[in-house]
Amino acid sequence: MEGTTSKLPHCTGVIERYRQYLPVGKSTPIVSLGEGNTPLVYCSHLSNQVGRSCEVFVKNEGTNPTGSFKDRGMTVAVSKAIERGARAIICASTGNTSASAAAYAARAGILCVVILPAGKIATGKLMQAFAYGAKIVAIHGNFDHALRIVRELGDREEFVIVNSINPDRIAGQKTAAFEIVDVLGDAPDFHLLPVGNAGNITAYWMGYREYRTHQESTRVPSMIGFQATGAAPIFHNRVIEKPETIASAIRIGNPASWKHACAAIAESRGAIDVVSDQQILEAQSWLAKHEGIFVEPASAAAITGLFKCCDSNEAAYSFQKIPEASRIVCTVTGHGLKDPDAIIQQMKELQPVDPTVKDVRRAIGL
Ligand code: AN7
Repeated sequence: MEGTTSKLPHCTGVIERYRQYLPVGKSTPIVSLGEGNTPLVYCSHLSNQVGRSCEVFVKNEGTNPTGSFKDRGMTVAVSKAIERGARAIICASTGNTSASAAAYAARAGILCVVILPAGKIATGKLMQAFAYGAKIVAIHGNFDHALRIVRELGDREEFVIVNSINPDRIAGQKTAAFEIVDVLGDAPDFHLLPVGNAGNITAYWMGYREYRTHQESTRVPSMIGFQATGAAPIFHNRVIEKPETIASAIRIGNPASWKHACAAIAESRGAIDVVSDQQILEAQSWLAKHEGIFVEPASAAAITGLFKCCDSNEAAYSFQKIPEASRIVCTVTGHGLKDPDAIIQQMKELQPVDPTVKDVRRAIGL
């Protein structure tokens, strides 16, 4: 833990950078892996898609220590758990929360229990939970079932729940909004992001509002969230019993922060919309090939959403008449390497050739 070796250089994470906005005190031991401070990448090709001299930035959360935005919330949740004397943490997860919880628990030297929907966790994420030494339980059920079990175990046993129903998680995650304002000099006009359990949209909205209250910014953005067509409870305004989507991270039918998400959307004059699995995979490929940013399918939902806002009359929010030179931020939440299965299919087309210049030239297509 930081602080015990104060003379040595150590990684600075979101707690040290934004301490005054977080529920930590002088005696809170900081469990950090150097999360946050992720790139806000100006994307010229995406900006061209929008036109009207708009600027599109991608907040690349895949560069966090375990490859997703969850690390921002986990550093706060685990630090607070340790401060309260916890010996174990527990979470339900579609993959990224479990990877992050397992890593921060390992760093803190405590047990991490993860409850996962069997067969529905992307390969890289499940690998991470094993690598960091979590106690892993797979259930015949989906994320919503897993979260129900975690809530009960959290009440009955000595486990601290580190899902986003824990307010320390939301507090940590709001730092992403602070970083965006710090880089741009003010809040953007629009913020697009994928929505699953709805913790992140809740956290961003909290962060933007707090920064405006503290006069770090003059405005707040409209929040526009995207769910997958087969897992869109907020869009349809009803619980989805059997959510389905290739974007397994957001395969959630009964989001814990449902009400907060609705408040964020209403107060910011934003919107919630749906994107199809096919569109998600196309946007994932487009972003990697045109901007050099490789994200997991759930993250690509934000990019798909941007395209939909630009050119669809059916979009819940149309960008066709937005003010000239609007600033748009899309959060891409997790790294593409976590979920390699779809891309591995393409790799099977690779056929080796003989090690001669002639054969290699032919393979290149020269
Ligand atoms: C890459 O790991 O819910 O709306 O258990 O991994 O805050 O839930 C992950 C969610 C978006 C949705 N993108 O964020 C989990 C989990 C990625 C994610 C979301 C998740 P929330």
